[in-house]
Amino acid sequence: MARPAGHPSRCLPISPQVQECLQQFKVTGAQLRQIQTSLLGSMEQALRGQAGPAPAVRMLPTYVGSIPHGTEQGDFVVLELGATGASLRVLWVTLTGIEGHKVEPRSQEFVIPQEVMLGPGQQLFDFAARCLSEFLDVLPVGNQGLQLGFSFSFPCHQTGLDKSTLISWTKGFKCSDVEGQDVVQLLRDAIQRQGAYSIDVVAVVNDTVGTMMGCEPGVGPCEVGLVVDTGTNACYMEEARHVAVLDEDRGRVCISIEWGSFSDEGALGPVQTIFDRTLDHESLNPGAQRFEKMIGGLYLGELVRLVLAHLAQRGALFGGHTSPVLRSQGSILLEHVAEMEDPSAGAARVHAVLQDLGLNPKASDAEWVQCVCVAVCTRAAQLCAAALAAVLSRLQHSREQQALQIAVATGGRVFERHPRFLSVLRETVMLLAPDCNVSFIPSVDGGGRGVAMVTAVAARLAAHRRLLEETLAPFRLTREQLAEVQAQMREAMAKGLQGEASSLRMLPTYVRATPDGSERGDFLALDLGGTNFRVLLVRVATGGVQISSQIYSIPECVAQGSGQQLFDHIVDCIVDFQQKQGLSGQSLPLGFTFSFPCRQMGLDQVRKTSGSGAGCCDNRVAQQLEASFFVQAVELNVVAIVNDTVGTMMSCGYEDPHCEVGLIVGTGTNACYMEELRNVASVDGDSGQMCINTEWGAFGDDGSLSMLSTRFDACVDQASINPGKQRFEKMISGMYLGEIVRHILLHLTSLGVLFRGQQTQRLQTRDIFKTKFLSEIESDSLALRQVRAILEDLGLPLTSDDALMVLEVCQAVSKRAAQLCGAGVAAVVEKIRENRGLEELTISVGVDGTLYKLHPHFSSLVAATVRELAPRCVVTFLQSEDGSGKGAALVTAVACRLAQRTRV
Ligand code: 0WK
Ligand code: BGC
Ligand code: BGC
Repeated sequence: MARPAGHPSRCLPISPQVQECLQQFKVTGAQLRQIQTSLLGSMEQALRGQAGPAPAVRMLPTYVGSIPHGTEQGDFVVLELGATGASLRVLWVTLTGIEGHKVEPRSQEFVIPQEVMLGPGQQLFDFAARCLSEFLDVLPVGNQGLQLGFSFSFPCHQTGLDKSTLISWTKGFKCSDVEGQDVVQLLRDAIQRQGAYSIDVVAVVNDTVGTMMGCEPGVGPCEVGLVVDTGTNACYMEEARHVAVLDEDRGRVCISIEWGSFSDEGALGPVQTIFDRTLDHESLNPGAQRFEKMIGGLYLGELVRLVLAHLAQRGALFGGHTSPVLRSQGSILLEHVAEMEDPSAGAARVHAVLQDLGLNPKASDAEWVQCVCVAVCTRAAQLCAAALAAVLSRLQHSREQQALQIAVATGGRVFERHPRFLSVLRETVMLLAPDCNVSFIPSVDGGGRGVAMVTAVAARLAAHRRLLEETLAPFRLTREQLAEVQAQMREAMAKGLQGEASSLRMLPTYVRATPDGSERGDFLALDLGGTNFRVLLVRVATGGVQISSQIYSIPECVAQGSGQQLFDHIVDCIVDFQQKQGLSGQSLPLGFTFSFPCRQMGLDQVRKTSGSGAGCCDNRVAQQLEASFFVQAVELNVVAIVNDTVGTMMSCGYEDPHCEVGLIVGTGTNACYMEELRNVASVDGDSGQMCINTEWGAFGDDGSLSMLSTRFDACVDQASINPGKQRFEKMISGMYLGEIVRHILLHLTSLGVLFRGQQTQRLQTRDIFKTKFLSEIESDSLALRQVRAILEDLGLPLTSDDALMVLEVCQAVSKRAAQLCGAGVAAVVEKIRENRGLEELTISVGVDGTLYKLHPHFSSLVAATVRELAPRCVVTFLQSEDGSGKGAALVTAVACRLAQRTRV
């Protein structure tokens, strides 16, 4: 970058002194890149919140978490303090939403007297309150319930949307007793002292935030606000998880960079001139805001003045004469610089301005003065571009986007008054961030609209949150409600065992013992009813259990076809498996995990009762299977038919003798456990135990869960293939949770809380929201990215707020599921403890099922609930490694062992 962009070619200073001064303001491409890199480093250091020397930029989180919808509505008062020199602005902004006609804001500017800017803080805020009243007095508004957004353009620690502590004054302000104070409170106090209006200060924002929020999107979303006014600064939308101080891993947050305080000596030193040092030294805040002092409008005129005074004193300008005006601080303003630099104004205009300064310029003076103005402002625009390029790099990095499309909202008098500033800025940004497609969008009314937007968004978010909370409230179960579920479950278990009317069938399984380790032999096993159908060869030997297995698919037409078709298909799979294992012709004992509610008359005597799944009700399962084998001339020895819960319990029981409960939380849910035979009315005998398949999925089918059932559960039930049945299962298991979430999302959309109130065809499609999405969405890492990707796949119009709310919906639904499941387990283990008359029971639960295994929090929530509701039981959960097929083989092995013993 040999010649600063925009430097007019006619600037060919003859005087070497002028030339030397101009040279000092030239910044090379390498220097700009160094500033870009160093600033980016400071930004990232500040975001990480690392200990050590304070980073050069502050990176202050604001409480703005989303860019505007465009749907915001209402009337707002806006008070702007600190952006534009010594003026204070009050606006009345009417937001009319997307449909409404745009209403021009009304505004009034007040000049803040110098002594107020430098006097006691209370005086400043009283002045502001007086200006507010004066403005409102002439508007046709009442004096009650006015909502105010406060634009306060100084570095502040924000701790709420309406709470913000001033860190330090910048620019031309230095009031006492304000630093370290909440400026919202100071304003509220002043408004109250004034007493004329009742005004609610709803939100406080930095001017950069107002600028960004008031902007219409360009080629991309408008997620950067850039201000070059009296001072300079920018804000942008950062991923919250990258902001260490927030301790928040979701959503985005707007960060006010406060780049004015950037001061890295290595990067800034080489571009600083003697004039910058003098200016800093003579300013209100020496040593602070060094970067701002090279860019901000308050300082550009002063830099020009210092250069001109220097050249005049050296005899290089104005024939060696200065004037008292030229010698006094602050006499050249941004307006003068802009005017003198404007090529269309011509030399006569430069003359006129210089004469106003008490100078008597020659023709060449005017040209050189113009060159000085160009040099100072070009450097400012280039430095500003380097800083903006750092922000763009940051966005590229944090969003993992190679090519970024983004709109930058620009605001401030330097943009408005200075014709070339934006073009130099744009050119330099293109050089420094060539992968970014940036559109610059000027703020229409000085950011006032944006402040009103924040105020409106604050109000809208609060309203949406209330609606979300109301919707999810019925899913948030209290300890008492869960204890009630546990108690009802206990009652239903007791009745079921006694053969009385109960929603729990409590089916005897004829499994009387868990494995004792002495089982031996080779067995075939089938596992049908979960996500997969598996055929297994299980070899039980002295060294342990060896398994070979294969997954076979069951085509949907077969799964929903006749029983005959299903069993024929199963036999085809077995024959194929036997061939592959070199077992053709052998008749190994077979155990069959059949995960549907079955009434068993013996270990191998089963009727499938009504319920979910394939259409083969009321047929003898083993007989059907054997019949199918017979047709295929294959010999088969079906020794045991077991439920998947039983298979799982047996499978885990082989490793752990305490495992006396089996639990499945997958497509469906169910549990089995070892009950005392004396309690089982339908089976003869009083001694020993028998495993009982509770079929707890049907719990509540007699209406006992109606207190907990929400309108969304009712929708899911009504649309299912078995309305009124499996009510407990429909609140817990994988087949239904996605549907519950989808119904809640539909409801929230209809309230306008989600997706901007737009219903989509996709969301109305049944089963579109898979339960595995819940697991993905709730996984701790990548949470929000997953949510967004999933919802975008579903074709939903998505904002960050939406993604957050969907996450909360998923969490509420899966938490309730896990807690209900935990209440069920608590009922079962307490029953076992009481059966055995124990003070404390130590027991293990064998668990399987995709929801339990894949969901990031399900298992720990179940365990926590059990601890809470069954404090006298020490329960260990064992995840089944080998599916329940192994368990079916072990049931077969135990049966064979017992049969052998009887024969002997
Ligand atoms: C794996 C077991 C199978 C059971 C399944 C349940 O081997 O018997 O039915 O877990 O989980 P799902 O596949 O339904 O998620
Ligand atoms: C302040 C910033 C402000 C910027 C532009 C700086 O002096 O510290 O908060 O955004 O000026 O007005
Ligand atoms: C069935 C049970 C089975 C459970 C888990 C339920 O739908 O009725 O028999 O154990 O799903 O797979």
